[in-house]
Amino acid sequence: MLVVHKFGPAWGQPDVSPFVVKLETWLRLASIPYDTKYGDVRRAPKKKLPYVLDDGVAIADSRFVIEHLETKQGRPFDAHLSPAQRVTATAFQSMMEEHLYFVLLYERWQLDANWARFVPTMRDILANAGVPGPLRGLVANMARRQVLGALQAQGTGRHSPAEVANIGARIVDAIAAQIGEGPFFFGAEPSTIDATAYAFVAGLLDTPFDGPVRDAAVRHAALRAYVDRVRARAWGQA
Ligand SMILES: N[C@@H](CCC(=O)N[C@@H](CS)C(=O)NCC(=O)O)C(=O)O
Repeated sequence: MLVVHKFGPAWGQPDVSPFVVKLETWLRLASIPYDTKYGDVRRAPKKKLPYVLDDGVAIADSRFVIEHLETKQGRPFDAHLSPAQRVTATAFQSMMEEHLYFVLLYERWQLDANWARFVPTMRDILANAGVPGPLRGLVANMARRQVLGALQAQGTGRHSPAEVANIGARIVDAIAAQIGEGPFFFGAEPSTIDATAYAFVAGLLDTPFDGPVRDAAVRHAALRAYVDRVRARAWGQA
């Protein structure tokens, strides 16, 4: 049995991490049965979640898990995409997972008002990972320092909130323009990029974090409809 190691649910979503939401959404779109377990980043193969155990074999990183399962099944989930659509999917995947991700981190972890909203969820996640109650505040603050350090190193943390908003809104506008009325990223049938887009757009729309990037997503009514549609398809709820 495939076991996904995750942080834990938050804000009505299956997980606090967009990468876990992506992986679980993909597994559901691909009709691959799986179990879940609360993971501990310290014991994860790459010190990040998600990772999976597939019949006891550990595979880390949502991208490599998907590739592994496609190889095992002998059919790519995206077989119906044209070469041009694959190029577009690769570009959007990088844009969301390697760029919009840091915007999300900035808004959740660096802006004080949003961090205050995040702390109760962090405490739940730390409880899932087995951190004792009295230590949770301390560990949450250590995690915040670590993320702020990563944001500085990557560069997004050095921008002003307005500059980050500008970057984030452009990406959100690009996602909305590509999806249009859908129903999915490339038309009638979902593909792997829908799992990523769902995770990141829902991570903006369906979380308690205020900010101009979320406002940019809210301005696109089609994105709300898209998130509800992917959720209904993968998770069976609108
Ligand atoms: N490329 C990885 C990214 C996973 C990732 O960045 N996970 C974050 C949570 S969103 C994490 O585990 N961070 C813990 C840490 O860096 O200590 C994937 O697709 O799985």
